Amino acid sequence: MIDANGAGAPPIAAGASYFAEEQARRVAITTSLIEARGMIFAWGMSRQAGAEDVRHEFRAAAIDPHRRLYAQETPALSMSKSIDLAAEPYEFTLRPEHCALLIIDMQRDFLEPGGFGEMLGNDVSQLRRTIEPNRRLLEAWRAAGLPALHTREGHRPDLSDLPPAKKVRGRSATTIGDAGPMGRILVRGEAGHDIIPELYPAPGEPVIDKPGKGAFHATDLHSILQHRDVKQLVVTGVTTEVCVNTTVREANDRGYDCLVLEDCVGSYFPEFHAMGLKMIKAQGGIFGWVSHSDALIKALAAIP
Ligand code: C5J
Repeated sequence: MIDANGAGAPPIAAGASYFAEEQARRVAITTSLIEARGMIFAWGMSRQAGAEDVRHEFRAAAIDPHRRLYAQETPALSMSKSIDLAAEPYEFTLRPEHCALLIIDMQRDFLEPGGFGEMLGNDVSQLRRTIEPNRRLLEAWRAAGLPALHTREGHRPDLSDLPPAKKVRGRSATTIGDAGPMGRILVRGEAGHDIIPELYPAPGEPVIDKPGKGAFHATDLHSILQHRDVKQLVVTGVTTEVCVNTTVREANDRGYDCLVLEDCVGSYFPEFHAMGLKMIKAQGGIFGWVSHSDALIKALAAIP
């Protein structure tokens, strides 16, 4: 019988604690060797390239663990210039070669007067204020040659991907799949399901059709981003507390850093918008960073 103080337990085999300590010591040595090798490689690359901004990146990496993580993961790719921009809870370091813009659900049925959102009694002007900042950002983003992706919430015409629970929740007389003011509600191929003309995807910009609130659920978004070595997402769109928040949380669990732009996301409910942003940046950025499109557009102008 072993009591709460450990009396009665069999004696620890001689040398067992030494063995554990030795193992921990070896792990620590191996880790620092890997780290050192990454740093030496980075320094060598910088000398070869002869680029001052690369050496700046190396020096920054030496003092900033966040940058060091990227330098270890992909030493060659992290050579290009990174740009710090004002954000909360602290500055966001944009790495253009690892960053994509993800615009969530800027669909006609959510944003346009006469659409499904307004039919439910929502004030679409709360969402429409995000159109112009998103348009300006998308223009600057494309001009900088960076990748943009768009999402649309909706279902197959046969509704086979619509969970019955989602169909009936809300007890509304008109639900997903029924005839709405701009075609069948949240059904792919219908006019209301499409993206508003102001932010229409350019050829080559992936459009992710998602059946859920989160953009990673039941889509190929994660593999598309991995193929392009994306590690950071600038997330904009609607609505702040529903599809934007869900996507940011999903992205966070998959290892992405997310920057959300407060003027480029919106909700029918201003208080949910404010809280949705607070939830992202709370506790030292538990899900990511919050900034403004002006700060990002300014940063984009610094990309050579
Ligand atoms: C989005 C919703 N896009 N609120 N959908 O947030 O149902």
